[in-house]
Amino acid sequence: MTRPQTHLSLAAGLALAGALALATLALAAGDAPKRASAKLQSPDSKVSGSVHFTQEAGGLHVVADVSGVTPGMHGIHVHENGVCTPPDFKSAGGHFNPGKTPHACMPTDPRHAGDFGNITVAADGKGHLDFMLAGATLSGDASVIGKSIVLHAGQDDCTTQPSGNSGDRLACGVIK
Ligand SMILES: [Cu+2]
Ligand SMILES: [Zn+2]
Repeated sequence: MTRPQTHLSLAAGLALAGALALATLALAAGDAPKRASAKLQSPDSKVSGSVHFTQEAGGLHVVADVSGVTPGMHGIHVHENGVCTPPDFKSAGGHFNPGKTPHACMPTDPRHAGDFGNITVAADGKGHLDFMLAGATLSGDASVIGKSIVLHAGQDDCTTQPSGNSGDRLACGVIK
């Protein structure tokens, strides 16, 4: 006799839980962007690249690709201003550093939130990075949105303050 009633309330309970879960997901999605990207521009027309950011449960996933670049190691960082004015891209300012920490390379902690370190460019002029960036997000004070990515002519030595002595700015892209 009581069985059908139990089923009904169980079904209603599940439906309610489902609706709540959906509402929570919708709210979370509305609060913060899940993706951002930057397209690199350079006065050297051979140089191009892109950086994609995805907010995941474990942190901020970064995938960077460059091409047309001199083989070797090149410093690459998030810089504090979302302004890329060629040819020197000084408009991008210093490294994105919301935590007011010293410059370093992954996995050294602390370091600037914008410190990617280096991207290794192969003989074909192409470089690829795929990693999780600790200390940066797509919302709040540590958000990289509205900042810029700068690719340098030289190698980041991961030691020299405040920017690793990685030389001229080869390419720049605003993160949107
Ligand atoms: Cu830089
Ligand atoms: Zn730095």
